[in-house]
Amino acid sequence: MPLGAVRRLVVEHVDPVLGRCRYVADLGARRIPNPVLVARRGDRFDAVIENRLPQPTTVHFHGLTLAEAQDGAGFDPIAPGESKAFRFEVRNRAGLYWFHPHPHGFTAEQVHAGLAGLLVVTDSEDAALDSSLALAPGNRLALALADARVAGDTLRPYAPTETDCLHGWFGNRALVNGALDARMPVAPGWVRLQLLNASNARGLLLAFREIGRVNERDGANVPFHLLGTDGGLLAAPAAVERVFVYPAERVDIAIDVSGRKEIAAVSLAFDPRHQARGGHLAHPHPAREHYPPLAAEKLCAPGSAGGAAGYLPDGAELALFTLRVAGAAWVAPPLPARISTLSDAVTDAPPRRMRLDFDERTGFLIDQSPYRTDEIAFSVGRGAREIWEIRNSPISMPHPMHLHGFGFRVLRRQGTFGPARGLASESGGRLPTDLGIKDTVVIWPNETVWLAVEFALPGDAAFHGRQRYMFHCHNLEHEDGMMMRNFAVE
Ligand SMILES: [Cu+2]
Repeated sequence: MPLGAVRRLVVEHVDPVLGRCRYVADLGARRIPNPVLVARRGDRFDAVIENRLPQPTTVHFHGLTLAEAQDGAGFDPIAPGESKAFRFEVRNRAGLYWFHPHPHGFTAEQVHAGLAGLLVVTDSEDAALDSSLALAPGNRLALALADARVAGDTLRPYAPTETDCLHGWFGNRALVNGALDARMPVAPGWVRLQLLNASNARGLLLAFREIGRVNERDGANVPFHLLGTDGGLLAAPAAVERVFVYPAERVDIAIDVSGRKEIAAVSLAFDPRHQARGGHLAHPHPAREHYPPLAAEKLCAPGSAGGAAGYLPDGAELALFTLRVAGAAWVAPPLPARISTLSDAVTDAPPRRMRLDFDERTGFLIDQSPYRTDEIAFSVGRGAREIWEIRNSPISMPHPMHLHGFGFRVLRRQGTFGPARGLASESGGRLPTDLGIKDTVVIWPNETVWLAVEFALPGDAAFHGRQRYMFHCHNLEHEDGMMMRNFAVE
C-alpha cells in the first residue's frame, strides 16, 4: 500500500501469552495489518504513530536519510498509550528499506515479536529494470526473512538466557513476512526478489536449490544475479551462487526460474565464527525496570544457549522459502549490462578509526565503551566525507554494524575469514554485496573494513541545527546490550 496513504500507524500488542505484536496501517476507511509500504522517491509520510504496547516504542525507518526528530532512534520514545506525529519526504534511492522499533532495551523483544515492516522505494531506474527483465505479474516479491523458535506450529515467546543475550537469539524455523513454510507461486522467466534479513541475530548464507532434480554436481546451487544492496541498485548485475545477508542487510536479486519446477531458498551451513567465549550478559537493559515484558518471561536469565528445544545454532543450514514455478514456457531476456547510474565511491577523505571489542563482564563494545544515551561520541560537519576504519577483535563474533541516516560504500576488507573471503570478487577483498550503497555491513572477527561515508543533509527546516544519529550493531541482543554510539552532525 502507498506510504502516503497511511494516516495512522498503530503498534499493537495482539498476544500477551506469546508476546506477538503487529503494525496496523489505518487509512481512515480501512485497517491493514502488517502492511508492505510502497513509495516513489519524493513521496511523503504524514501520519500519527500510536503506541498500544505496554512498553515504550519508536518507529525507525531503517536506511532513510531523516532528521533526528523523524529517525525514531530512541532519543525520544513514544510512551505506552501515547501518539506522536511524523512527517518526512523519502529522498533515498529506490531500494528495499524497512521500519522497526528502536527503544533502548526493548528493540530485540519488539522486533522479534513481529514488528518489522517493509518499505519498497521505486524510481524510474527501478521501473526500467523491471521492464528489461520482462517480469510476469507476481514475479517481483519483497520478503522479510527472520528466524523464530517454533514448537509444533506455535511460536515460542522471546525469553533469552544470559548466553542468548550475549550471542543473540537464534530460532529453528524461518518466517517469511511472518509466515512459516512460505511457498510463492511464480511464472517462468526472471523472478526479482528484494530480501531483508529481519532476524534478531542470525546470519544467512543465501542460496537456491532446485527441488526434485539431480544436480549436475552434488549440492550444486542454482545461480542467480545480485542487482542491488541496502541502498538500491548496483551499477551492473553480478553473477553469484551464494551471498551472506546479515541482520538488517538487504539484497535485491534476479533468478531465472525458466525450465524449473520448484526452487528452495536456503541458508547454507557455515562457521559463524563465534570466537568470544566465557562471557555472559546477566542483566537486561536498565530501561526495562519500569515496564513488563511482552510475554510473561524473564530476559537474560541464567541458562545455556537456546535453553530447551527449538534452537538451531547460528550458521546451521536453514530452509527459508520455496518458489513454485507454473505457467507457459518463457525465455528470460538477457540481463542489461548497466542497471543504474551509481557513481564511484570517494576514496580520499580523513580517517576515523573504531574498534569492536569483547569484555567478559560487559559483553560487546565499541571503542571499549558501553552505550550512554546522553553521550555524543564524536561530531562531524555537514557535508563532510570520512573514511571509517573499523577493526573487529579476534576474540569476537560477526557484527552487522548499522549507520543511521547515511548510506556508505565499502572500500576494502582485510583479515576476512575464509568462507567470506572465498566470495570476494573485487579488488580490496570486497564481496559482490559490498559493491552497492550500504547502511549495514558485517565485520567478521579479526577483520578490518574501510567505509566511505558522506554526511550530506538536506538544507530544509527539518534538518536545522545539530542532528544526532547512531552507529550500532544490528545483532539486536548486542544493540540492547549497549553495543551502540551516538554521534552528531553539526
Ligand atoms: Cu554485534
